[in-house]
Amino acid sequence: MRATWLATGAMILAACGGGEKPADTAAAPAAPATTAPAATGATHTVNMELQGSSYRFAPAELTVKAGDAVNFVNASGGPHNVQFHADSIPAGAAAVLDANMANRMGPLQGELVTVPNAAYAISFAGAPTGDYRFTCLPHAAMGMHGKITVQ
Ligand SMILES: [Cu+2]
Repeated sequence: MRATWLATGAMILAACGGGEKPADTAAAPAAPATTAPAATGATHTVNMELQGSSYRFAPAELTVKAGDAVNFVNASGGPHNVQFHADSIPAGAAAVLDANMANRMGPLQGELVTVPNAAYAISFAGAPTGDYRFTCLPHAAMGMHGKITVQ
């Protein structure tokens, strides 16, 4: 009888000890939401440019994988920037982008790239899959829009 009680007690202790480990590992994935994870995949280039009288992202549409990074290059006609539309990105993407975008001017709003051929890099590490629509604030009225699809 006593031996059974001890054995049961040991099992409970073992169960409790085992239960702590999943809790620790479950907490770990929350970290990338506040600290920008490094891009681990390919790096793509999107030129921000003035061609003739039209401002554009080239390519205007691009498909990447979560973990890839995109360099937005001020190829001509700058300054340019990247402004994601809060209502046209996947659920949960805003926090990831805000953490991954350096020197933001505001929510989902990349800094102005004023230096010719300078690039603004955005990591899509931890980014939910789906379509991300964005515009260039200085040239939004001129139709400078783009879309990145994260697979
Ligand atoms: Cu622009």
